[in-house]
Formats: sequence, structure tokens, C-alpha cells
Amino acid sequence: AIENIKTTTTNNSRLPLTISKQESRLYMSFLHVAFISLFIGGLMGLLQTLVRSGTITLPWGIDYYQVLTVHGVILGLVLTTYFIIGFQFSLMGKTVGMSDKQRKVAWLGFWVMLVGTVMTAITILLGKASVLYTFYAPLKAHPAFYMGLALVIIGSWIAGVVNFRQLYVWKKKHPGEKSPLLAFMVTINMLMWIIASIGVAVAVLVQFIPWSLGYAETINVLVSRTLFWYFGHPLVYFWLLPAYMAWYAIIPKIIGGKLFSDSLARMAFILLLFFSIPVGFHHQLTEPGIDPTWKFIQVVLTFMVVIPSLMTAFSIFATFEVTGRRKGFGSLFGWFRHLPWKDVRFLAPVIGMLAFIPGGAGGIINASHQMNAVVHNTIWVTGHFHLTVATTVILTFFGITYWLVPHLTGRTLTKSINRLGIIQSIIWTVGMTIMSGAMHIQGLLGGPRRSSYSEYGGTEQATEWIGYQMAQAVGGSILFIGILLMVYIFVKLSFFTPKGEEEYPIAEEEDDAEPTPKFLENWKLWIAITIALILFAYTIPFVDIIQNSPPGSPPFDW
Ligand code: HAS
Ligand code: CU
Repeated sequence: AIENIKTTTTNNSRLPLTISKQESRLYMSFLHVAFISLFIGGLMGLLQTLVRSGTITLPWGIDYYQVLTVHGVILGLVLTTYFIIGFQFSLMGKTVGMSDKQRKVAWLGFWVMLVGTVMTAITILLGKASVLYTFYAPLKAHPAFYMGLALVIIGSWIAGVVNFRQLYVWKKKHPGEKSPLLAFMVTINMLMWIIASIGVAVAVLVQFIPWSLGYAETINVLVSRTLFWYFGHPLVYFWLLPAYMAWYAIIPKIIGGKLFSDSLARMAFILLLFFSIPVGFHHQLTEPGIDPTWKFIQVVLTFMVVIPSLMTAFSIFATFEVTGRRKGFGSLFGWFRHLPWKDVRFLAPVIGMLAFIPGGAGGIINASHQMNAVVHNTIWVTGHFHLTVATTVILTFFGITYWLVPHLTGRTLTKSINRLGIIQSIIWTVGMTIMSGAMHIQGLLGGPRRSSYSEYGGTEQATEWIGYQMAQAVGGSILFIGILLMVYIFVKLSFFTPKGEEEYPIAEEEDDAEPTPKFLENWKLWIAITIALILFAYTIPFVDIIQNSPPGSPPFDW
């Protein structure tokens, strides 16, 4: 009996908390920036596909690469970061709570990020920073571009520190209890983000800013690219992990099931922390100046980071089947047919999951050293990341939006918005299948990425590409309709649907679940292993790069 009482108290303390009005305002501010970004960035994407298919030329002397920079920065860096930080704050608020003081510091983070975002945006819009979202040296942008980026990063660090503090305070109040799963996941993601973004912060502060101000005449290109990709791969996992949070801990609730395994989910996240960072060379496989042995080692580590994603695939599928069978749909595929396909909170993320099967397979192709030689710098890679980030991740984020926004604004997801959401998801699927499919094929035919329209002197190979570029314009136009629809849905859910209470779905553990082992919360150990792996994968090749690099490059300024 005593034991029973004990479990009850533990469970009670873990009931989802209520989010206050002030908190809602904070979380919604992040989401507002995210959806404004979706609109602007999406419009740029449409323009790109139209230019590349030879359909239009840009008016008013606007440059293709300027448009491409807006697209990459505003969707890849701004939309994602704001959505993720807003969503993660809400997860923390819901599971461990947020104090008034923490909220004030979080607002500071928001404003620092916003000032940085505006600085960066202005430089790009003035045509002073057409350097794409990877800002490879020796392309040179206006110093304000790099300073703005640095502020965005610093603002996001403030958010991360608030998250750490939130969990810390909760743990003090609940000694001996395991932290709520979602709070644990947010902490992993922000740890990864901070450790990774130190790399790009160093590149920006030590290399790019002095160089763009003219204090340094040259820049070490290989060092800057290595620091960028040290950050660039974990960056894509920073996008993916919040989607995984929803897949592991929210979707089961939406389908009326329970968590598959608390321990497995935590283990997957720990492995993602370990192996997301020491793998940046898989973006630099064709780069001269890096010892092939170390490329090989990082490729092996890349294959390690695939494992937690396969664990995720396994446990999601298992949750679906277990839940369906428990509801009595016993036949071989009965449980599958009876999933709540008509609930957009489920449909949108599930399409995202399905897209990750070819998306992930494409990633494995990219990471395979020899095959990378075929696809690198081709538009195949663009196809890959439109499946991963622009479908898997973004459709999951849309799936979250349908309940998170009304929950925060005190409104409801109406039947008609749900129906519109389903249409939106289908439009996205059709548009992306056409666009990304055409990109993959054109890439295999040698079509380059990061390039404006050209007939390449009418060479035979280039004439093979044009049909696929047309298909991309068709897909891109369909996707733009999807974006307009999504922005409309966001505005409706923010300001117009009827007042009410929308559920914040968080899945519970099975009553007879095995207890989660204590060692899974050994933060010091996880951080130590992460740093050890980074030092192992990067120290020797980095010293080698610094000692043997060719002379630095003067800026290529346009
Ligand atoms: Fe990648 C390039 C390798 C995952 C994003 N990647 C990029 C770029 C971006 C990007 C933006 O090795 C371009 C950067 C640039 O501008 O140059 N990528 C990988 C590998 C993975 C991978 C090995 N990438 C991602 C994710 C991204 C992303 C995730 C964003 C969110 N990628 C590369 C490489 C390059 C690259 C090279 C450089 C190419 C070059 O040459 O430039 C892996 O992590 C993938 C593992 C995933 C899986 C899939 C598991 C499946 C799951 C779904 C389960 C669904 C179920 C459905 C069960 C093995 C989890 C159930 C449904 C029912 C209805 C029942
Ligand atoms: Cu990568």
C-alpha cells in the first residue's frame, strides 16, 4: 500500500502543467516570426524555380543569388530556429514549468535574436550579402550580416540556458525523480546546439568579422568551412530532434496510445547527441586538404548516427501497431487502416515520417564516400534536403501547429480547419514529390545546385536538364499554394477560430512500463563522451589543416 501511495504522488507531480497567458505570449512570439518567415522564404523559393526553368527573369535588377540567400537563411535558419525555440519553451513550460524570472530572460533571448535577424535581413535585402546560407569564404558579405548571425546564435544560447535552468529547478524540487521525457529531450537538443554552434561562432567572430571589416586581408577558407560543417551537420539534427520529440511523445497520445518506451527514446536522443557532431566531414568529402583517413573515420561515425534514427523508425511503427491491436484491429493490416488518417495532427507528421524513408536513404547515399562523388554539388543534394527538412521536419512542425497554436491562443482546431489542413498536407506531398523527385533525377544527370538559369551553351548534357527544371517549377508552384494555405491556417488559429480549450497532447507511460534506468540521466557522462568524440574526430585533422593550408584567400566581393 505504501508503495502505491508513493507511485500516485510521483504521477501527480508529473501531470502536465498549465501554461499562463504571459507564457503563451512568449511562445507565440516565436511562432509569429516563424510563420512570417515561411511566407517570405516560400515566395523566394517559388521565384527560384521559375528563374531556373527559364520561365521568368527577375525584375529591378534583383539577383538570383540574393533571392537564394533569402530563401536559405530565412527558411533554413530563421523559421526553424524560431519555431523550435518557441515549441521547446512550450514543452518545458508544460512539463517542468517556467518561472517569471525565467520568462524575462527568455524574452531577452527573443529580442537579441530578433535584432540579429533584422540586421541580417537588411544586409541581404540591400544586396550586400548574397552569400547563401552557408556563407562560404571567400564570398564576402557586409559585416552586419555576420554580426546579425552572431546575435541570433547568442540569443538562442540564452534560450538554451533558460531551458537548462528550468530543468535544474524542477529537479531540485523533485529529488530522485526522473525528469519528464520531453524536458529531457529539449535539454539534449539545446546541449547539442550550444556545443555545435560554438564552431560557427568562432568562425564568425575570429575569421569573418575581422576579414569583412578589412582588419584581416585574407581568410583561411578550409578552416572556415571546417568550422561551418562542424556546426552544419548538428544543425540539421537540431531541426530533426523537435520532430522526433513529437513522434515519440506526442503522436502516441494523438492516436490514443501510450509511450512505446521511455528508456529507448532517451537512449536514441543520447546517441544523437554523441554522433551528430563529429561527422561534419561528410559535407567535405570532395574537399582537398583533409586527410582521407579522417574523412573515412567521420563517415563511419556518420553511419553511427543513422542508428538512433532506425531505432526511432522501429519504435514509431511499433507504437502504431500496438495501439491499433489494443483497440481490437487484429488483422495483419487492420491496425494500419484504422489509424486516425482524418486527423491532421496525425496525418501531417506521418507524411513527414514516410518522406524520411527516401530522405534518410538519400542521406546514406550522400554519406557513402564514393557515391558522394556522383551527387556532391548537384541538385540531388537539394532534393535530399527538401525531403528531410522541408518535408519530414516541416510537416511535423505543421502537425504541431494545428494543436499548439489554438492551445496557446485559447482557441480550437475546428473541423473546417482540420479539413483545410488535410488538403494542405496533400498539396505539400504532391508538390514535393514532383519537385524533389525531379531534383534527384536531374542531380544524377549532373545538374548543378546553387546555380541560376543557364543553357550552358546548349551542350547535350544541359539539354537533358531542362524538363526536370520545368517539373521543379511546377512542384514549386504547388508548394507555394501550400504555403499560402498554411499561413492562412496559422492566422485563423491565432486570431479567428472559436474560443475553447485545445488539448496539449503528451503521451503517458504504460502502467506496467519497466522503470527507466537512472544512468540515462548522467549528464556529466554524456557531455564528457560527446566532447571526447569531438576531440577524437577533429583534433588531428584540424591541426593538420591549420599547419598545411594554402595561403589565405582575399575576399571575392560583388
Ligand atoms: Fe543530410 C546534405 C547525409 C539526414 C539535411 N543534408 C544535407 C544538406 C541538408 C541536409 C540541409 O553524408 C545540405 C547541406 C548543404 O547546403 O550543403 N543526411 C545525411 C545522413 C542522414 C541525413 C546520413 N539531412 C538529414 C536530415 C536533414 C538533412 C535529417 C534535415 C532535417 N546529408 C548527408 C550528406 C550530405 C547531406 C553526406 C552532404 C551531401 C553533399 O555532398 O553536399 C541520416 O541522418 C539519415 C538517417 C535516417 C534514416 C531514416 C529513418 C526513417 C525514419 C522514418 C520512420 C517512418 C516510419 C513510417 C516508420 C535512416 C525515422 C511509419 C508510417 C506509417 C504510415 C506506418
Ligand atoms: Cu550532414
